[in-house]
Amino acid sequence: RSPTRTREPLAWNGTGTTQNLFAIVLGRCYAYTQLLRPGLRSEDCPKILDAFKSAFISKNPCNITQQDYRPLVDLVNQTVPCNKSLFWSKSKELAHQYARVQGKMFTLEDTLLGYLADDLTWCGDPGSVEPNYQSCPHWNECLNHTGSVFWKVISKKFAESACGVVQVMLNGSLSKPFRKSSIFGNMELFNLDPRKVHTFQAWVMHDIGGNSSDSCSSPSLTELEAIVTERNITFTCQNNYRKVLGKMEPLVPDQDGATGP
Ligand code: N1C
Repeated sequence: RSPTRTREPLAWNGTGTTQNLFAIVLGRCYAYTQLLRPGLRSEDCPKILDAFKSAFISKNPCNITQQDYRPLVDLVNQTVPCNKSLFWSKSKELAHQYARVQGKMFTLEDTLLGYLADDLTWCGDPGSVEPNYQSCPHWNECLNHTGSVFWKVISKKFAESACGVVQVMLNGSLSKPFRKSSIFGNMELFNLDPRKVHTFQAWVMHDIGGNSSDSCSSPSLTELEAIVTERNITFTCQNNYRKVLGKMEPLVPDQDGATGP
C-alpha cells in the first residue's frame, strides 16, 4: 500500500493504466522530437510529461474536462503542412500504414501529441498521486473520461489546423462508414475551417477479398457529403482508392469501383 493512498482506488470496468506509463510517454517524446521529426524541442519533454500528469493525476477519471488538457496542448505547437492531413474512422491500421508508406501524410498519431498516447491507457484516482494501474473507465462507462477527453481535445486541434485538401479514410465494410457520433464525425468534421480547407476527399476502403460495394452512394456517405457541401467545402468520394491498395499490397486484383486518379 502506497503511503500517499488513503483508500483503495475507485474500481472501473476498463483495463488499468499501462505499466510504466510515464517512462513510455517521456521516451516517446524524446524519440519523436530527437529522432523521428527533429524540429520540435526535445528539451520540452519533461515539461510535456508534467503537463500530461497534471491533466489527470488525483482526479476522478470520469470528470475530466477539456480544460484539464489545455496546459499540455498549449505546450506543443506543431502544424501539419497543407494537403497532408489524413483523418480516419474505424480504419486506424490501414490509415497508419498508408500514411507511413506515403511518408508525408500525417494522421493524428504522426503528430507529437497523438504519438505520445497511441495505444496507451491512463487514469488517475481522487485518493492518490499515482495513476490507477488496476482499472480505468471503459469508453462507454462515462462520457468524459481521461482517454476520451484527451482524444477529443487533440482531434479538435488537429482538425482546426488542417488546410488545403484533407483526406479521410473510412471503413466500407461497415453498414455506416460515417457516423456523426464518432470522434471524426463530431470533433473533426465540424472543426475544419472552410476558409482554409477547400476540398474534402473521402476514401471508402473495403476488406481485401471481401464484398466490395459502392459505399460512396450509401446513405451514410450521402449524409457526410451533405455536411461537407453545406460547409462550403468541395466533396469527393472514392471507393477503394487504388493508390492506397496498390501501395499496401501489390498483388491486390483489380477491384470494381476502384477509381483512383
Ligand atoms: O471515433 P473515431 O474512430 O472516428 O476517431 C478517429 C479520428 C481520427 O481521424 C483521428 O484523427 O479521431 C482521431 N483519433 C485518434 O487519432 C485516435 N487514436 C487512438 C481518435 N481516436 C483515437 N484513438 C482511440 O480510438 C480512442 O480511444 C478513440 O476512442 C478510438 C476511436 O476510434 P474510431 O471509433 O475508429
